[in-house]
Amino acid sequence: MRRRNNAGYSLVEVLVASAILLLLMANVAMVTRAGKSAAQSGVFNMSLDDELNLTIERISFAVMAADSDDVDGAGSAPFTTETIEFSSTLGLSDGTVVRGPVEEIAWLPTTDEDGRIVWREQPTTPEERTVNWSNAVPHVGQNEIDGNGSDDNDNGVQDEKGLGFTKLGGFVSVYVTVERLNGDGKRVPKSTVNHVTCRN
Ligand SMILES: [Ca+2]
Ligand SMILES: [Ca+2]
Repeated sequence: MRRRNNAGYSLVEVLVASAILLLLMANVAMVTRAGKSAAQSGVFNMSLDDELNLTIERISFAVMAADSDDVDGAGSAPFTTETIEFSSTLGLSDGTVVRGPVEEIAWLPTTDEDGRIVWREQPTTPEERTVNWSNAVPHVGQNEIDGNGSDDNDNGVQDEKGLGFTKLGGFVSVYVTVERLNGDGKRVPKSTVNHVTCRN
């Protein structure tokens, strides 16, 4: 009678064990990759949200301090403009409204697809001060098709750019889209609108 050698493993047992080990390793790698991808996607989305929120807040606070009668350049819906000029209302002195220096918020192109939002004080003068408020603003608003005379994204304005202003009475509406390349090299936009009530 043949006796089985318990000290070793048959070739079949080794192959089965190897196959199970490979499957386990593949599963671990897949889960690790999925987790890493989800984490990167989460960080990317948070970063884009921060860019959008910070940009719209800066613009809104600046416009909020302006005298509505002194806001120049904003469009009348459904038409928008990419630049406004205004002066902040600083208060009253002997019954007269005291205004700060002229300020401008504008979108400027940087490449064929991208642009930036700048705030300028006393533009085109020797005292001009310029601050970049976002470097991630595309030429066209999210889901909007430029130049076709239609409101493609159904937000109440047509052919708006990455930055758009409209004005109605004491309200200025600010439309902002920011856009960045994700880890797959795909352009991802996010947009918002804020209806700002001017100080006066
Ligand atoms: Ca639109
Ligand atoms: Ca359009």
